[in-house]
Amino acid sequence: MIKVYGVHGSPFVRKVFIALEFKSIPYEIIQQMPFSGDKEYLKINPLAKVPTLVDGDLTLGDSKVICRYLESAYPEPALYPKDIADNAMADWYEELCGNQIAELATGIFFQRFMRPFAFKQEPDEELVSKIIEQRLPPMLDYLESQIPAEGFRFGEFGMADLSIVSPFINASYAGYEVDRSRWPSLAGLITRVKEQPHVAAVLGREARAMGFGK
Ligand SMILES: N[C@@H](CCC(=O)N[C@@H](CS)C(=O)NCC(=O)O)C(=O)O
Repeated sequence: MIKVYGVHGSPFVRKVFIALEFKSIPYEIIQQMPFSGDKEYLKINPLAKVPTLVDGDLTLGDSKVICRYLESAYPEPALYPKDIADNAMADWYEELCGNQIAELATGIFFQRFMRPFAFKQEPDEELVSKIIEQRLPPMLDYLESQIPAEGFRFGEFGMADLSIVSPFINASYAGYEVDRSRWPSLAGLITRVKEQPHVAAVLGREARAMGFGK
């Protein structure tokens, strides 16, 4: 059975869990905390980041690489658009939202959630304000220009939508919600993605694992 090293709450691990659920692929979670300094884990992922996926002899790091592998190995139901240009755009959103935008949105989560609860440190609210007021808005303006007012980016729900939304789920755990009056399409997409059955199932397990749920 496929093994996923990681923990609930990571925006990157979440993408992999949802991709596996969406494709009805059985998997086992091997609990692996990020920032743990676990030397054994470096043997399978020298970046020490989660997730890592093991499928038989194949060991892969990076959520984007993993999700692309899952799409090739288990093509139906599809998570990426068939059209070549749309397919490339889906990669672009995954790249942008998995790097610069994730850094900002999960920066809020890191300061307000991880620092107090995991590291017993005060959050840097000055940094959080800078992210919210200066650094995120141009990115949100761009996403707003890309997202339809209704439905999903490429018609059916897919990895593009999940990649865009996943970092904002973390920001919401830290009290940040995308302003619906300023970025209505993005805020609407966040709601619609969270309502998708496979996403809702993973988020429910995530809430329980993080102590938010029953
Ligand atoms: N590009 C990677 C990013 C993964 C990542 O940054 N994971 C975080 C947890 S959310 C991590 O493991 N951080 C530990 C570290 O940077 O040492 C992916 O898409 O999988």
